[in-house]
Amino acid sequence: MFTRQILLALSAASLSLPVLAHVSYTGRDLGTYDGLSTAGATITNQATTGNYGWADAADADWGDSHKGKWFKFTLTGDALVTLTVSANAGATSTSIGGLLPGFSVYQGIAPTSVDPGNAAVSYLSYDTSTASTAYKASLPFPVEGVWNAVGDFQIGNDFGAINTLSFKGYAVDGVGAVQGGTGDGLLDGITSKTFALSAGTYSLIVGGADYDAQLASNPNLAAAYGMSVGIQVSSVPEPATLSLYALGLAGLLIGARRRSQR
Ligand SMILES: [Ca+2]
Ligand SMILES: [Ca+2]
Ligand SMILES: [Ca+2]
Repeated sequence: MFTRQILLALSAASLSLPVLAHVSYTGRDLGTYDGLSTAGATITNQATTGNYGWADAADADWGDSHKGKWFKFTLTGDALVTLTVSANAGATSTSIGGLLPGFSVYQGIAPTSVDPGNAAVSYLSYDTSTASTAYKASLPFPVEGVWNAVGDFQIGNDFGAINTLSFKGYAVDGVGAVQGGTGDGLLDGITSKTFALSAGTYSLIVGGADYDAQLASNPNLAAAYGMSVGIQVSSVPEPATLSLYALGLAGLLIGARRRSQR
């Protein structure tokens, strides 16, 4: 859990940080898949600010959406989706290695609204927009930001658009209990998980899983931790196919038994 000292130190540190980008999926669209054939993609040139974003968003006061990197993908049918995030030191010209990845998957995306009077102006979603601020005020507890890494949340923009992101699950690097959940069993800078998902558009939010890395004494507090993100999509086995298979297997077994009895 955070302490008052950490919060004070963090707010002091944030004063010297540059203005952070709002939620955008530009360059981070993992693709559209029908779930009928096997397909996939990898994006290697991304980084997240700090090594703690996911873990901080998985605690009781949630976290800052800017401390996670947002990706999206679209399914036009039911599919098994395997998502893998790996530390990648050389992802960008300024990135470093050592990311302990955690990620969460949600149905839904952060809304972007185009100004009807000026198509050149887009309103992106962020934590302190008017829509997100109204949402935070409606919550029965104080939050650091709108990102809930282990459940549903809402995020919106200054144009009044707000969407619910419906939590589908998470994966996090580490062994045993870690902040926010249970580790994947091997602390190796890689985490991966397969989800059975239905048609829709999904957000994948990736951040660091090292909760203590948010301490102001951390020299790499605001470092860019490089990452690679991969998606592999395959079809969900049909129940009809499974029962036909089971029927066939039963037939073979009965046949084998009859033969052995002769
Ligand atoms: Ca937090
Ligand atoms: Ca915090
Ligand atoms: Ca791992």
